Parts: sequence; structure tokens; C-alpha cells
Amino acid sequence: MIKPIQSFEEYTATYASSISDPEAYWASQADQFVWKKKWTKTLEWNFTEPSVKWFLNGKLNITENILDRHLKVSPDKVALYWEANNPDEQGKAISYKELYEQVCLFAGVLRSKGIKKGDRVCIYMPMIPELTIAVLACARIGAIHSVIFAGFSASAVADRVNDAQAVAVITSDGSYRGTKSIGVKSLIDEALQTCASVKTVVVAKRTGDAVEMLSGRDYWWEEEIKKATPVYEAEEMDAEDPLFILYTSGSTGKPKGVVHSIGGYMVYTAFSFANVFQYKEGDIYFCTADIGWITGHSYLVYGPLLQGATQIMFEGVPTFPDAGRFWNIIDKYKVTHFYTAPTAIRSLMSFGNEVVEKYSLKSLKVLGSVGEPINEEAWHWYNEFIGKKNCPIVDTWWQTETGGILISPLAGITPLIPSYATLPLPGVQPVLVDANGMVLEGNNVEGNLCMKFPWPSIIRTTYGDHERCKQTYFSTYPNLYFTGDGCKRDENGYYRIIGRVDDVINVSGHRFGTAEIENAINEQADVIESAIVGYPHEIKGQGIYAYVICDKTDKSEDQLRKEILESVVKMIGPIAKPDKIQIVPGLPKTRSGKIMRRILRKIAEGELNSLGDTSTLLDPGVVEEIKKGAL
Ligand code: 7RM
Repeated sequence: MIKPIQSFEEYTATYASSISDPEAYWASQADQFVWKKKWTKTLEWNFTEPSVKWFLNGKLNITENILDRHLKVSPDKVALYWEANNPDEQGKAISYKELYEQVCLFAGVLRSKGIKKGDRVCIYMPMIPELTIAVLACARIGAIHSVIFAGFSASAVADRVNDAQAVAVITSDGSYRGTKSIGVKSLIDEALQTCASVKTVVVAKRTGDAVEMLSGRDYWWEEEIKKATPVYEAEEMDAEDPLFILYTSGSTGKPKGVVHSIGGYMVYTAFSFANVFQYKEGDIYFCTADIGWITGHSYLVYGPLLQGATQIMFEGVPTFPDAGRFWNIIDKYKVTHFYTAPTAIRSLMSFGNEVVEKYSLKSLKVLGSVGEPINEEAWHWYNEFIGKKNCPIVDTWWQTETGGILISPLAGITPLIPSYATLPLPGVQPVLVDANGMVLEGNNVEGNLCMKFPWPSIIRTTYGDHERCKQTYFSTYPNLYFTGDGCKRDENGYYRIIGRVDDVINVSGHRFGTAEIENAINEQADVIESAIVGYPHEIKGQGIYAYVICDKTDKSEDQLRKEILESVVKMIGPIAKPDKIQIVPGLPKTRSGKIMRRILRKIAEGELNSLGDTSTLLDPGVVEEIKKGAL
């Protein structure tokens, strides 16, 4: 188990030694785990190919570190308290021993279907315990899991399943979210019509709604585990074998499959969980993220369970049955650690303080924030009304590609500054560069955030396309990992993340590429061309503003907008729906045909009088037309 840093002095000393001898530092952290065979070399790397390998020739199974290890010392300790969508439904408490048994059993189901080490398994499920079990069962047999967030459309699921060439899909009959029940299996059926690689579908029962079961392909979870032989002997894996693929959006149209490998991801998620949250024996940890995103992978499945924590898994939504649901859960389970997203904080803040005042919240010790910059107003509200000015707020900066938190306060150990992610974790070496790639030395500088040295859970590749990994993250600035974020280092050396500097929009903490949404809009038959920009949105952080050129048609603008929204829902899912759609006669383009997004952003922000230089435009007149119709 990782022992967290205890004081600011220790942080400073540890940071210095982790930089002067990173290999010794990470070897000492990796030594805290169970390995089947110890590694022979700690690190081999270059950022040009790129190729990063940690704990070379080390053999292990990550689930032995989550299950078998804790089973020996605390079999009856609760691993998961599962809270159902409906507060009247009985929840579940699953001990480490029960989790072990369930994972071994379901691993047996996967083996009985011929699934083996290296095979890809896609998981499309609501937030029910079977989701955690499915993820760990894959890891137990060495299959590579690819969890797809259960809000993605059939078409988006099919793209991901095909890219991963998955042999199996694990899903549920349906799901509950707030007042709605949603057909999950039927969506999988639709997606799989174009996925020839999938031979097996396992369906967990949640809603009991009738679903179609394709004979020879589809099996019920509950029936299969009755017949299965448990996998008590965990598969021996190499430290650099892939653990999972998680698709994430970038500045191009097609989401990338970010690949993480077992050894480094294990060490770094446990290490960062222990240090950032300062979780202590007896604490109750509640992360509101969905396992379909990286936060759920690293800080709901792997990090906390590796550290033997007790945590809450919540199926529902923050506003059902009312906007006090999170606070209700905190009081019910005496939650000590609460980790959520700024968008949720802003949204709950908007319901007024009366909702919060009904709850005591006095069990809370540490608050966390993740996914996007947290504005000062939300930070202060979180601090005063949730933390009662008694809980450090850890503003954790990281990415799908980084696998774990890289820049963040350590709760109660290092200083806090509202809206600052503050300081790098040990072993993390941020640098800021200007547009020409010149490294900005010293303090009080602002530039593009890069990392100059690998940490154990850095992205290894993008699945099936290593060149894309190289181009996206390692080519902009030679010998640096480029994050895509702008960042300031203040006069005292503290980091403040400013936001994306590429064509990525962060909506409610979810990433979308502008091209990805444009492609979905362009699928609507009347659309000729479109351009997407982000604009400041009170709750979501960024909203999506779409400028769309359509063919001549008899349809009304409202009808066009409706069909465009339908197209986005069909291609990606409801989470990517534009907030505003403006039908325009043309787009501002340079003579070389590039859309000037800077101008579109200004218009979306309502800053019609500060558009800057438009003289390089092919047709400056089009800007006047767009301004007239601005929403
Ligand atoms: C964990 C996660 C990554 C992008 C990242 C940033 C933004 C995340 C913060 C943040 C400011 C934060 N992974 N971001 N955390 N910006 N402060 N604490 O969100 O891959 O989905 O997104 O999110 O722009 O590059 S992610």
C-alpha cells in the first residue's frame, strides 16, 4: 500500500528527490505492490517515437493487488456501497471478499466464452456493481477492457467496437436515470449490426424490461455465473501489457483509443489517490464520475480499490428525486471524501442554499474537483456551503492521456489557491512553452502546458495507430508531451490551468472535438457546411455554438435545427447537442479556405464589436450577415 506524504516539508523534499532520481523514486513506490516477478529495469523512454516503458519485465496481475491482497487482511471491509437511482430501492454493500468472489466468477464466464489474454472486450453499462466487476474480470484474465460511456449513441458505440475489434460486449438490459428507464441492450443490438468482430454479448439484468436475445451470441449474466468455474489463479501479465483502451475526443473527427499499460497505471493511480486525497482507514470516499470516463477508471475503480478504500458507487443523477441527492448520500453514508466536477457544483449551486441547509454534511473532510477549470465563484460556494470552510478542496488537473492526477494540492498538506491546480505531484515535471516551442523559465509566465519527463501512467499509444499518438502529443514540441492546455505559472510557482488551446471543447467536463460534432451535423441532408465553437456557459463551463450553412430548402429554420439536433444525437449522443444553432449564408474563411474560428468565437461570446482584423477574409461581408443573425 502507498504511504502518503505527511507534511509540506516532506512534499518539498520528496519532490526534489523524485526529480533528481525518478527511477529510484518510482521503484520505491512500485515496491509497495504484489508482483509475480520483480521488474529488471525501471524505465526506458524516448518522446520521439514515442516509446515509454516502466517496470520492464515485471510480471503481475492488477486484480491481485486489488482483491487477493486485501482479502488477506480485511475480507469483510466494504469495498463498494452501491446506491440505487431511486432512494427507496435497497442499496448494496459489497465487501472485498464478495468483490473477489464475483470478479473471479465473472472472469470464469469470460473464459468459458473463449475470451483470452489480449482480446478486447467493450463494456457498455449503467453504474451498477456489475460494471466494476466486469472491468476487473477482464483485468483478471488479461483481456483489454474498453468501457464506453452509456450515453453514447449506437453509431458511436459501433465506431469504438470496430476500432478496438472487440470480441465481446458486456451490457445490461436497461438502465435507470432519474425518472427515466432507458433501453441499453436494444441500443447494443443496433450498434452490433455493423460489428462483425463481436461473438459474445453478456447481459446483466437491471430493469427486467423485455429484451431480444440472439441465440448463440447473447447470454444472461445471472445464468452464466451459476455455471462458471471461478478464475482464482490470476493471469500473469507483463507490466507493459495494455490494461485498457478508453476512447477520447481530440481535434480531429475520429475519437482516439488511448491505451494504458498495467504496471505504470497501477502504481500511479494508487499513488495519486493516496497522496491527493489523503484517504485514511475508516474514511468513506465518494466520486460522482461515471466509469465510462477516465475519472471513473482511475478514481472509482483502480485507485481507491488498490488502496483498499471503502467507497460509494451511485447509479443515478444529482437532481433526482431532488437537487439534494448528493448531500443526502453524504449524510446517509457519512462520506468523508467527495470528488465531483465544477459543472455539477455550478448546477447544484443554482438550486439555492436552502437545499443544502437541510443536510449536516459534517462527516466531510476533503472535497475534490475535476474535469475543467473551476471558477472562483463555484470554488467559494463549494468551500463555504459544502465544506463549511473546514475541508481542503483539491483542484485536480489531469487528462485521459495522463491516466492520473498530475497537478493538484495534496489535501491538508500543500497550500490551496482558488481556481489553481497549484503544484505538480512528485515525479511530475511540467514546463510551459511559447508558440515557438521556447521553454519559458522562471515564474510569472503563461504558455502551453507540456511535460518533459514521463510518469508511470502516461499514454503508451493510440490503439491501432501509433503515428496518431506521436502526431497528437509528441510532435508539436520536440521531446515534450503536449497537453493541449494553456496554463499560467504565477509569481510563486503555482499552476493555474486556463483551458484548451486546440479545437477541443469541454462541455460539462466532457471533451468533444469541434470536427467530431461538425461531422455529425453535416450528416443532416440539407447541411452544406458547419463550424462549431465553444462559448462560456454558466453551468456547463462551455456551451456549443453551431454555425451551419444549408442548401435552399422549404423547411423552416426551426425544422432544420430540430433535424440537426437529431443527427448529433444519432451520431454521438445527447451529450454533444449544440446549445445554439445559427443558420448562416456563409462562414468567415481565409483565402486559403481556413475557417477563422477566432471570429466565430467572438460572435458566440457576444463580442460583436471586437472582432479584430477581418481584412484577410475572402469575403468580409459574410461576417456582417452572421453578426445580424447572432443568437
Ligand atoms: C480528468 C479529465 C482533460 C481536459 C484537460 C483540461 C480539462 C481537467 C481540470 C481541467 C482545469 C482542472 N480528463 N481539465 N481537469 N482544467 N482544471 N482541474 O477530465 O481527458 O476528459 O479531459 O479537461 O482541459 O486537458 S479528460
